Amino acid sequence: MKQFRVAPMASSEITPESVYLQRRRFLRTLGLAAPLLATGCGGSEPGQAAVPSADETPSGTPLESRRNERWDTKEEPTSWRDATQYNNYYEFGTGKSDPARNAGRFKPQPWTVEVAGHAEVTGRFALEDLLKPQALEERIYRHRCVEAWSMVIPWVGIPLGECLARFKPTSRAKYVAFTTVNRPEQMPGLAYPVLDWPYREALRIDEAMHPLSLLAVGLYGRELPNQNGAPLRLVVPWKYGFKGAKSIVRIEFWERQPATSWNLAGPSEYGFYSNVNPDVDHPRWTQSSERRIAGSGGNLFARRVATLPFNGYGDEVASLYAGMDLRKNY
Ligand SMILES: Nc1nc2c(c(=O)[nH]1)N[C@H]1C(S)=C(S)[C@@H](COP(=O)(O)O)O[C@H]1N2
Ligand SMILES: [Mo]
Repeated sequence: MKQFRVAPMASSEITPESVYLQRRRFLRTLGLAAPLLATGCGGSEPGQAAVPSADETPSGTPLESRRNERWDTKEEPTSWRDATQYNNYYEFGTGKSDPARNAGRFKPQPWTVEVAGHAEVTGRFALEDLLKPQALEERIYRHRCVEAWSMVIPWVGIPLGECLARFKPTSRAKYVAFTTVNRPEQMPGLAYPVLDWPYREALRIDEAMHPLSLLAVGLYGRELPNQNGAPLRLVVPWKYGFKGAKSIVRIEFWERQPATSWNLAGPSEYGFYSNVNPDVDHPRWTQSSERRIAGSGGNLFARRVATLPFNGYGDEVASLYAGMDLRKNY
């Protein structure tokens, strides 16, 4: 196995061009085979023009990845258009179409991530060093927002736990906190005090180490669009979407449970755990069902489906919470 680079790299040492080219080369050589996008993600749909418009076809830099079918949901994928036009990313505005509309000025390259806290290896790492030497995987996950809508998305990324393990967290590392980027000049939503910026999320260390947790760099075989969290975001499929911090700039190992943005904003509505749980309603709406934004109907004709405990990943993760009262720890 190649040695993981541990020397911290100052962002000032890197020119944008070299990082970009290096990263492109790196991503190209990582994969074993080019992924074929799940058919149905793009292209024309019944009743629509034979030539799809640009936003119905995946666009952006292609990523090579290897399919990991272990946890694949067999459900119909969400269209590229819905997955990239109907988003939550409050730094770009609170409306669902604001992120796609307002994220154009955001520059996700070059990118560095600071690693800090209770670990033997800490420092500032260029994104490509953070990802090295892992092969990118493609995984089709259910994606459930706390606002009771859901999607089915083929993510491209690396297992979060394998990445974190290379920093050698110490025995005091009980939690992992993620801080996301704060760039008022590129993110118009930061002008409004909707949340206590920067956006912060955290996981217990065993949740972060679970093989389902993914550090995503792409979706539908392409680099993440800005509105989906470019260049690096968290995907924790058994939890509500807000646990999936976008555009991560800092990872810190904590001994005590870190504060998180949504929990600070509304502690009675957004708990630390936020496991998808049809039996624990949000104070203002039911969590027993969800609008599934997928297939040809898209957002307009989303059908209601029953919400599954742990978003359908209970066989994999329920044991993490053995003995815990999940009504108290919502
Ligand atoms: N930095 C940041 N990350 C964020 C958010 C945000 O507002 N800012 N919104 C969260 C919420 S509420 C959801 S549901 C998911 C949505 O991800 P998607 O747009 O890729 O579906 O991102 C999460 N990550
Ligand atoms: Mo959400």
